[in-house]
Amino acid sequence: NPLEDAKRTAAYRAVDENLNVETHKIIGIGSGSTVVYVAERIGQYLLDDKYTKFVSKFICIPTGFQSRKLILDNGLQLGSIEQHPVIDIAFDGADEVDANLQLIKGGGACQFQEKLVSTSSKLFIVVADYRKKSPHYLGTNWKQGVPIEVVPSAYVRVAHDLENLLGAKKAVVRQGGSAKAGPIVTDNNNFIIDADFGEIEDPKKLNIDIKLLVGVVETGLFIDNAEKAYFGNSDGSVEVQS
Ligand code: DER
Repeated sequence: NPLEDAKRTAAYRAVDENLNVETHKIIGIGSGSTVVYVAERIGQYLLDDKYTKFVSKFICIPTGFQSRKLILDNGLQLGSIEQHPVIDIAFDGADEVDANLQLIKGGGACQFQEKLVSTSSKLFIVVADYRKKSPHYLGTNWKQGVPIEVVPSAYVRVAHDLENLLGAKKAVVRQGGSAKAGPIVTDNNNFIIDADFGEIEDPKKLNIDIKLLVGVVETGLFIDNAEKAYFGNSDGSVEVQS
């Protein structure tokens, strides 16, 4: 499967080039389908004699229930961000990356804990497949809107403000579809609103404007956070943006 191969190649390369087994100890593990290969690669280090003694000291910080399972499934030690508020290196996926390494995240509705981890980390590395690299602005390829985690009781007010104060074309609560009647509920017991702003020329300003709305927990705009992004291509090559 060329898409999965692209994700795996990018993730393996990102771990091999950035994880320093001697100096890194606290490792943030993101959510989604690409970061699966990051946890897989670190798990392989655990089985490699020359790395075992270092890797067994790793403490991995999750970004949600899927991430917790990823850590456990790969034999890695699960830690908490309460215990390790400073993280050495974090790996996570993204929905779109622009030329300034600004991100849209939240396609998997995990962006609150993801942003808590990525902004608590000294180094934050994005792993993605070729579909995620925007040729232009955020919102060029990713058409599902900016994911925004909101307190459930505030979803009507926030949707109204997004459309009437911030100019979103539409702001819709993400539904569970066939998986769950009614809205999806995040790992933090909140709702997600996807707000369509079209192409986003100034994601830094938009992030601040959204954060100021009463009822908003966190936005899927990750500004000045990622250090590098690894994009896996379908031909097996990897492109690194930094
Ligand atoms: O929700 C997120 O931000 C995840 O990182 C997700 O968007 C990345 O998804 P993928 O790795 O499955 O493409």
